[in-house]
Amino acid sequence: MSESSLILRINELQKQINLYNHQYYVLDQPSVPDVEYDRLMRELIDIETKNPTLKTLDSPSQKVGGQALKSFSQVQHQMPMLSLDNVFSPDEWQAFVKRLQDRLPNVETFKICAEPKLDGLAVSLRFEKGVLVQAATRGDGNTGENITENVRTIKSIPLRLIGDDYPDIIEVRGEVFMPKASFDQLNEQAKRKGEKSFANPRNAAAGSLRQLDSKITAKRNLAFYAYGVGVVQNIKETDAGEVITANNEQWLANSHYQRLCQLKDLGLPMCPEVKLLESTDDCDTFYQHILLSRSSLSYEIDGTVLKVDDIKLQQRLGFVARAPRWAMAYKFPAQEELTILEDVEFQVGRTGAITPVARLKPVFVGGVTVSNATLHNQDEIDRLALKIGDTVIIRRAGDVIPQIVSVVIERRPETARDVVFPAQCPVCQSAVAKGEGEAVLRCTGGLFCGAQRKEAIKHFSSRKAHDIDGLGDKLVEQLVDENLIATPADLFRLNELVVCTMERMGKKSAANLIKSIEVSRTTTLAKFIYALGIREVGETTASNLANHFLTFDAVKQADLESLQKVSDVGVIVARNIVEFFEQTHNIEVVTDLESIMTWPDIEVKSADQQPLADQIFVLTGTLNLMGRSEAKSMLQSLGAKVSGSVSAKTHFLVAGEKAGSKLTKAQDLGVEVLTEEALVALFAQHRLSI
Ligand code: I6G
Repeated sequence: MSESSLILRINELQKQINLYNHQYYVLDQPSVPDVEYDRLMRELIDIETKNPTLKTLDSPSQKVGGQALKSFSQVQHQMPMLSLDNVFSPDEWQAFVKRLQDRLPNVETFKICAEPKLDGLAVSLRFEKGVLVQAATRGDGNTGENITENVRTIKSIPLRLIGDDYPDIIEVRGEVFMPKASFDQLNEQAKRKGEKSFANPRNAAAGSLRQLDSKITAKRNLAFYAYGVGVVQNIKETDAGEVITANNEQWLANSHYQRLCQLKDLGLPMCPEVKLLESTDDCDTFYQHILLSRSSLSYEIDGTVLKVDDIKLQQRLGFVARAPRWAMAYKFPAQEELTILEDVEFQVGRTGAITPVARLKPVFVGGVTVSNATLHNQDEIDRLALKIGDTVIIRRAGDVIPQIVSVVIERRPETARDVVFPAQCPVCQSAVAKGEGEAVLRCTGGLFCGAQRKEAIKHFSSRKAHDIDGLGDKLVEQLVDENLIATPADLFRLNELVVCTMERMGKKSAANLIKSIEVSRTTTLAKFIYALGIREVGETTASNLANHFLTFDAVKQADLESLQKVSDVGVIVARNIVEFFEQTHNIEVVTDLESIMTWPDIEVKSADQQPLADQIFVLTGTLNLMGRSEAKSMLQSLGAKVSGSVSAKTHFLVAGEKAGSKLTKAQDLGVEVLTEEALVALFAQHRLSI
């Protein structure tokens, strides 16, 4: 590239990065994912490194963040708050280790303090004589915003340090973040009120800290983990009576890990995942371990932070302009990416729900290539203000299905067009309708609709229902398309000769399939109910219905009132059940199935065999002494009902490790909470052992 085109590119990059910095740091409204920002910053740094004469003092590569907001007073950091450099691949990580080794020629091995990289906001807390006197954001590293009043409301931050062994002045640096459960609750609340939701926990934490009214911050349930120290001083009076401050770093340990432990002893939260590693050789294992634990952690992270532990070595390594040389953020693969929405198609589900599906330009995100994403319903499309042709941010976290997070409005082309919902079912052309108070549009064709027929049969034969081995989705689709089956009952009228004619079906597979279908004739009442695919009747509700009504006739005839006496059944589910049995086409299929299938009568236990009869339990969190399903069936054997959600009807919540929002809800509703140990004791009381 010629020098003039390099200058042009630098100007373009600086302009774009400055805009993104402003949106991210000042407005808390990022318009592109971090990967895109990182990519532009890397390109800029790369050009500037190769062409040092083109580097200017005002380049965004030279500063850490955006400006402090005007509405908060400013705080001058006595010691700058730095940022961290990033690596994204094993090769880049190894190159960093090599640089460390080259800079420490006489040091054979050194310990590493390893921490998860929280997706939050760096803050500095100043304690004087043990009292929290000031809290500030990082800002541009030298000047931050004074957020003392808001930070005071964070429950895990002490207002006074524990004990009396601390320097007169100590600045604690750490990350303020919003735990996943609080983030989910906050967004649910926003949705209920029709307010705008936050894109991710980092934005939610930033938005909450930047509230001018600290009462709002107090309600946001923010948390904090310390990651280091800034200024450490003692206050002295000279012989002349003058008050001066003097460095008191000798109070601090010579190991970074030990320093975090010192802070912990003073009452400051330390991330429980922090580990002291023996050498750089252990970093990959730590990275993999944290990557695997990511979804089970109660807070969002985007990588690990690895620091040379020995402070003397840290001092030898020193700093580059923006960051310490002794620390590195080793980031996880991006969970967010940019792509183009090429089209929106409509799928018809088992219950007739018409779901818009985004067809995307394929993009590699969260470790896989993504080309589709569900758009849920019209409300979601309205919320995103989405148009076909838009550039969108797509997010794929862990095993969660890909989601469109937002639209990059600046990149909307002139040719972008609206998403138009179909007026007729795209499969059977029946009319479409929206139920009362529903966001979802549905096909009214019922089992007349090919799509619903296929989905009903797939659900009927699925693993949790009748578990018909060898009847995959593709085979169901073929059988329906060839008009060989139209309802689940038709499965029982298939024979080997017919099945053999299907694609990729040998004689043996056909025989095995017919055998599996035969085996499934005998079932349980709960499975029979579940397999019908009534809207919102999952396994637990089906089992509760079976145990409550004991016979299928009783379930069929139940009215709205009697259905709501069953645990887990509210007015909506009760209405779904009644409406299901009101449809002629459903009754025809059900009667057909009743004449084909059998299930044993449910044994009615005497009261002394059912000491927990009518007691509703909810299980949450990880149970370490037994599996969840084991606990559930033991409770059911004592007559208890086990529900999936906490409500005012719940009698007990069993809270295992890392219990989240269900525990909070139970506490709010005054539901009795049992530990796993208390549950085991309850079983023992009824002569059940695990
Ligand atoms: O922004 C940061 C987040 C986490 C950090 C950091 C950290 O350690 C776990 N450590 C340092 C040294 C800095 N920023 C400058």
